[in-house]
Amino acid sequence: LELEQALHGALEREEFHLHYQPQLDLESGQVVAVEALLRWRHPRWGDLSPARFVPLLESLGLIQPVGAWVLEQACRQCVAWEGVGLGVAVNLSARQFLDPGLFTLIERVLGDTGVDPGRIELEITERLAMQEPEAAVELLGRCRALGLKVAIDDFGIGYSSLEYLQHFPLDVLKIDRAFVATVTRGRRARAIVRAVTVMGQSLGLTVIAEGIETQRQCDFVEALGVDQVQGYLIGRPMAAPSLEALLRAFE
Ligand code: G
Ligand code: G
Ligand code: MN
Ligand code: NA
Repeated sequence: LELEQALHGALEREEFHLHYQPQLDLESGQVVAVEALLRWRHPRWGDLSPARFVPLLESLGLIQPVGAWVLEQACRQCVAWEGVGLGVAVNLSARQFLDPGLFTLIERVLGDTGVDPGRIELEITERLAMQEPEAAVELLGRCRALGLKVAIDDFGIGYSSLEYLQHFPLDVLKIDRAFVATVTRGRRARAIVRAVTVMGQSLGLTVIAEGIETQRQCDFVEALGVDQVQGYLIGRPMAAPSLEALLRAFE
């Protein structure tokens, strides 16, 4: 309850900020994009995880304003990084995705920030988009018509994964880190990662492996054909200046 009270007004008190986690393209060896991850720094409790407070934002009806702030912030940062040509991925929660005002918000933020839509990626998770598949397909199609990219996040966890790939207009497939965690340990995980990668690429998608923590995992997924990697090995989610320092190290 205390947490809920503190969330009201957290936006106005400027307690939210974004961290950025690099996504490395294995072929070029370059960081090509980042995932924006929301952080809440409470003056007394310190940094709180979105896994805890995003559901609260949703139930409190605060996800719309906070989500709008995230999108705007991510687009502004993307414009600031125009010179280095980084893409920026933004997570959308279920409530945001099903909000009829989402498309208008996106159009407004694209217009206000002047960001190149081709550099912005919307990350959706399977479980949320499945609630109203036809509306989801339509919305994603309109977003892509604006030039935005669409990623399916946490792929392989949950259900109806293949239905998504068949019907959803997508650009990127992010293999859930559960498969990366076991990829060095067993044939089954390797077979799954390889098959999902081939399938994604056959559909014209860029395939990203999430949760890469060790060089060994990175080597395995690279051998299995994955296009890009994201995880603590390449870089933790970090503030923009640290991300810029990391980019210089990759030059
Ligand atoms: O980075 P981290 O482990 O803290 O993220 C935990 C969860 O919160 C992940 O599922 C992630 O997708 C989600 N998340 C992080 N940032 C955002 C955001 O800006 N919006 C929404 N809706 N979810 C986010
Ligand atoms: O659900 P989504 O994939 O958006 O969540 C991203 C979450 O994964 C964030 O909370 C981020 O901090 C976390 N994360 C990023 N890289 C790693 C990693 O290498 N290992 C683990 N365990 N978590 C990671
Ligand atoms: Mn994500
Ligand atoms: Na994910």
